[in-house]
Amino acid sequence: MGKAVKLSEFLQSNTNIELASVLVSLAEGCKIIARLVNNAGLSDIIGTTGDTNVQGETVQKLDDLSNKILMDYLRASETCAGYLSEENEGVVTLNTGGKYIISVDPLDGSSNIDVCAPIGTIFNICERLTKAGEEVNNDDFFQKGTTTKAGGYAIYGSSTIVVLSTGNGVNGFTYGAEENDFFLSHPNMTMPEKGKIYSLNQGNAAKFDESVQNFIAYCTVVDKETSRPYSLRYIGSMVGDLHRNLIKGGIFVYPANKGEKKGKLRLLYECIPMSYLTEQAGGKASDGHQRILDIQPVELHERTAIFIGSKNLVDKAEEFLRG
Ligand code: P6P
Repeated sequence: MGKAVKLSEFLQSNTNIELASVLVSLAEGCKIIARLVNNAGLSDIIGTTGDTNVQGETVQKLDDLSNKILMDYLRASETCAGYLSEENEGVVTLNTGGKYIISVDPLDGSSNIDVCAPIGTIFNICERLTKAGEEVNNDDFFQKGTTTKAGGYAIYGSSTIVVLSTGNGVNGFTYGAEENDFFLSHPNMTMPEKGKIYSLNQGNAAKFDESVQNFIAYCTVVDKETSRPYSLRYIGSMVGDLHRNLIKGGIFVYPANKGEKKGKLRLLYECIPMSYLTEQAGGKASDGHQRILDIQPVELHERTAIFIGSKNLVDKAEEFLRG
């Protein structure tokens, strides 16, 4: 096999130099996070800091560390003006002269660190709205997903892979420890249109609306013609579940429910980047009624219901939600 294309080389020929600088800096930070995740058991970074984040969730030591690493690396890329993270209450100015802002879930699914399940970094990049030379503010981040310039994730699993789009399809880059770099390993990733996997926390079924329960029942009916029952696969790590579904096809669902009126997952740094990527791969993403990328954000840490994945399955779920 010829020498695979490096991520930095790919970006040079597929996007502008300012955006490439942000993405390369982000990837450098993900290299450090990958090493920490892979050695978590050998150093005192498993477990919690004893704090809770802005969501009131227990902060894992690695959440905190990952957040600090990404802020440092992105500050070093002079083109990244502002930073929003699940771990920070407000937005942070990194470089007043920067062109882009980034919303990040530094380590999604981190409660899985202790059980060695796949976890990941999710990111979404837009152009700033404030002028160069100014501090960033919330309005820079209250942009619909349709304004995204780049989005994707790094998955820390059996291998470390950065999966991203800059608006022309989706490509995956696997980390090679020997060369300490990311190489194109999954060119032109496309979401299989017909999926046979559904991913949700079925333990919450009693809390779901009847329409969602009816969709789950549809997924479990025996019907050879439509390859049902589908298989239930749920890791409890959005990056892990979506990466599998991107490759094999399927739908991931985190609906609104009696306990979580707007679902659990955050719009700006989980649902928009994953929806942007999924659409770029030919899939579909909605809150059950409207396209995720058309939702106008009004709060930094707002949540949304999400139905995301193979088009045929998201269409079917929406049919049930329309009643
Ligand atoms: P539940 C991890 O905490 C996370 O934010 C996502 O990665 C994951 O899909 C979801 O929450 C799991 O939530 O309620 O099923 O444990």
